[in-house]
Amino acid sequence: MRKEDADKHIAAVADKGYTIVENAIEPDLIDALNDTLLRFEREHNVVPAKNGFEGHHTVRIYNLLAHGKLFEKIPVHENVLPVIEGVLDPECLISSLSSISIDPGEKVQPIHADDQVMPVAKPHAPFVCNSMWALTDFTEENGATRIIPGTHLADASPVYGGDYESIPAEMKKGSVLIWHGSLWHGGGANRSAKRRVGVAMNYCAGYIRQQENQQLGLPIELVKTFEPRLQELCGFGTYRALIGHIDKKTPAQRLLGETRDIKSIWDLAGG
Ligand SMILES: O=C(O)CCC(=O)C(=O)O
Ligand SMILES: [Fe+2]
Repeated sequence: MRKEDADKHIAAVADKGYTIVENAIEPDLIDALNDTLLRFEREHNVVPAKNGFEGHHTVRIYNLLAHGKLFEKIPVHENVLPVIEGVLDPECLISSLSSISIDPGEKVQPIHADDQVMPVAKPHAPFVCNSMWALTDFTEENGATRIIPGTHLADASPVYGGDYESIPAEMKKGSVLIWHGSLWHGGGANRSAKRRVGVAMNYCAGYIRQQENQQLGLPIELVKTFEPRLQELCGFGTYRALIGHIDKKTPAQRLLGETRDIKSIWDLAGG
């Protein structure tokens, strides 16, 4: 992605709380992700969680990085990550990576803000920034994510289960919706005859806790095979050479055989 384009998307997230990167993902990758997810769902007999938030007719597969090399292409994608790095900062992290397949008959998900469990006065600078990859077309009829533009600047999160006017973030297969973690939104009802499939690629700032515990969820031998940027995004580095260290070593130094001499914040401060 060109820097001017990234800057436009970053400005849109600041202004409206969301942006859509059209045709962001190569069609071959979209097809391969669809095939791989469907195969995994069948082989592991993944079924809906059956609660009002995760859905009664929605199949979610969590912790995708543990379930196939193909998924490693998602967090580092060149048409999405630069926008996230601009909204958060370059030391951001993967918060969670899952698929969300909304089947016909699903009802609307309660409107919420993805950062609403964090007790910080609103509005605030973004420390969560999430994206939804459209693996099928997203339409109002099939359950496109519903959003309420501008609500990332509201002074509160929505009341859970409340009735709010929202618009569908319609987009073509291969496009990606990116939003500020305070934006009010929710999955749509699927009134069509076909499944709506998305990948929820969620990021957070490097100074807050990741929603899915990547250090527990990913086998170390697998993480050793990841490219270095992906290892950092999983939380095997530190934030500002401080947060996440242990005995002044990064998780990568402790667990992945990282041999570079990485300075701690106190070494860098001099004196
Ligand atoms: O499936 C969707 O469109 C949105 C899901 C969502 O917002 C969530 O689960 O937090
Ligand atoms: Fe959400």
